[in-house]
Amino acid sequence: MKILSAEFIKSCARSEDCPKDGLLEIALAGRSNVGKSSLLNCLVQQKGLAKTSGTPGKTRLINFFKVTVGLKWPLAFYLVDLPGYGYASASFAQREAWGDLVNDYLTHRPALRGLIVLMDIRHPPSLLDQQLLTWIRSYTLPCILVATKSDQLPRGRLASALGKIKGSLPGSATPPIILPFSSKTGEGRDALLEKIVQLLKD
Ligand SMILES: Nc1nc2c(ncn2[C@@H]2O[C@H](COP(=O)(O)OP(=O)(O)OP(=O)(O)O)[C@@H](O)[C@H]2O)c(=O)[nH]1
Ligand SMILES: [Mg+2]
Repeated sequence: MKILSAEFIKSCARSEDCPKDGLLEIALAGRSNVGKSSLLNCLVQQKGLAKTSGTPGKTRLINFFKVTVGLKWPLAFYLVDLPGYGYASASFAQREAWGDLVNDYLTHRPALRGLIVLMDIRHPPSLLDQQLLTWIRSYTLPCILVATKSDQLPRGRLASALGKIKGSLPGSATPPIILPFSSKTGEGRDALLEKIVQLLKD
């Protein structure tokens, strides 16, 4: 699948500031430093489009990117880079602010077609990851689970790492598939693009 274009549109501090043109959207969620912004750049093949950093807490606002993929016809949608949660230096007030911002976003976006939830393939889901998945379920939003940084594991440990993540997911929030993904090698990119397009078409 070809990316015809990808551009940054705006950063928003509340849902009221988000675009109002009704274009369908898919959001990226997950703990800080898990690789959300890197995944976005990898998907659209533009290094540096979304700002990435080795220091957790880089993305603090809701960032909208307009992406057009070439199918039989061009299909445009927003990829939304949400701020990450759970970084060690976050104060209680910052955690509250994250919850309020994301809750505000999730409840005010009728064009939101689904979430991509990222987890680090090397670690079992944290309590916050589990809470996020339980929370998403209450909004009845479709969800694609992605296990990031797959390049950091030897091939032989991939299946057991994915199994461990699956085994720690909360109840029926468990989607049958967790996509291994690496923004360094591009592993999982094509499969994820297919899934995104499927969500947009449903
Ligand atoms: N090896 C490897 N490193 C990755 C991968 N994806 C991201 N990283 C690294 O992980 C760090 C964090 O990546 P970001 O994309 O900024 O993470 P984020 O989830 O957007 O973080 P916040 O904006 O703080 O929420 C950076 O140093 C990236 O280079 C990956 O697939 N493989
Ligand atoms: Mg980021």
